[in-house]
Amino acid sequence: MKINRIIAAVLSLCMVGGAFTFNSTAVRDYSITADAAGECYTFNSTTGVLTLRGNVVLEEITEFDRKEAVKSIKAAEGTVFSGRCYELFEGYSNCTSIDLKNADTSEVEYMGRMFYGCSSLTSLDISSFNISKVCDMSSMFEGCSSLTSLDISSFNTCEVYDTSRMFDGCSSLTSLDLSNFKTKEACNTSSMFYGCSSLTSLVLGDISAKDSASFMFYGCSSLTSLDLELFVTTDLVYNIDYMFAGCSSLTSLDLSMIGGDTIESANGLFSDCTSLSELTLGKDFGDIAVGHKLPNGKGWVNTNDPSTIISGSGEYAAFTNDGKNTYVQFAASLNKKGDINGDSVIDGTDATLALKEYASLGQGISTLTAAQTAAADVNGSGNVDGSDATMILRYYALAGGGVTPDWDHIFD
Ligand SMILES: [Ca+2]
Ligand SMILES: [Ca+2]
Repeated sequence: MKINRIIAAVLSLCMVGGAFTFNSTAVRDYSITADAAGECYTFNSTTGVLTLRGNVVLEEITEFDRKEAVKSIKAAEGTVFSGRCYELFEGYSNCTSIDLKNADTSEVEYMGRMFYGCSSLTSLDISSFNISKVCDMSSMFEGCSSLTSLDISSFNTCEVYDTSRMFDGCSSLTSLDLSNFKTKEACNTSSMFYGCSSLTSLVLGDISAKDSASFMFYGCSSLTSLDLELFVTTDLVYNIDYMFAGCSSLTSLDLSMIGGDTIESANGLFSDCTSLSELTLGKDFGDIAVGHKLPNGKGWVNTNDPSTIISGSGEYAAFTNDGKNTYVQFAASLNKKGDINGDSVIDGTDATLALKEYASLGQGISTLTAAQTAAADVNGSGNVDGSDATMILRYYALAGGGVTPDWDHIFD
């Protein structure tokens, strides 16, 4: 169907020559609304709107020669995408808005690089996307660096096996909710969120990984927490290099679901995770090695034994992990002596907590964490009892009288 192109070409010639003599209503409308057209699109260069219609032919959109003039793209009602949408909108770098809520994507299998390099895009409506047949989402939104939000709640269960670089370089995206996203197949997740440096909230769906999860969260430097409960690495994952590298705001991480003998490489796994102060490892994870580049800080302790640093004195931590354990930074693990509830004040509340603990211990139950117990045992006797409570009250009384108390001079 080249006829539309021919009509458009004839029309533009007629208009230039001032010889506009067509009487057909359809053709006249055409001249007003579009100055380029293909089988599945019309383009209005005045408004910069590219309108898709009917069955979208991949090559017509990827080979459109005025991409830089397109400011927005919308799908008219009845628009149907074919199985291949690979690189469909790649290179529409001045386009700020894409509205595809009318597009039927139920037959689409390939969405790789679909919006690749749409670096001016601030609005993308794919809220009605059907992704049930999609197998490839690699680099789908890569380089959409102006996008601050993206509603992908319509992304549910699919056959996808490649999500590598899916959101790579979406550096303005502040939140992302993938809670409906479930992969039937295990997939390659390498660099999936690479460089999403503004992301403060990320809800992961039920994703299982194979092959590689390397660089998956690399440079997600605004992320303070990450729930990986539904994320699974299958026994086909062999590479998790730099998976969390550069997550410099992340304070805690539970990797219970990650591990296994098949992982051959985990270089730089925690590189530049400078805020990480709590780390839970599952029984399959194995030991922490220097090559994981876990910043040692003031040293790491197992919460089962919060007073013993186990991570060595090097720049990076190294310790043995046996079973499921939670490790914390030494400084974070110890409450100040006497300050059982950790509110930075030593007062009657702390004395009460010590007495309650003493009473509970009499019944064989402890109400305090290991760190709190260490803070409560102010006389260093190895247990918490009434003597500790008495000393805490004396400390409180002295401090209230304007004295800076010294534990060495407080006796029960
Ligand atoms: Ca206190
Ligand atoms: Ca004591």
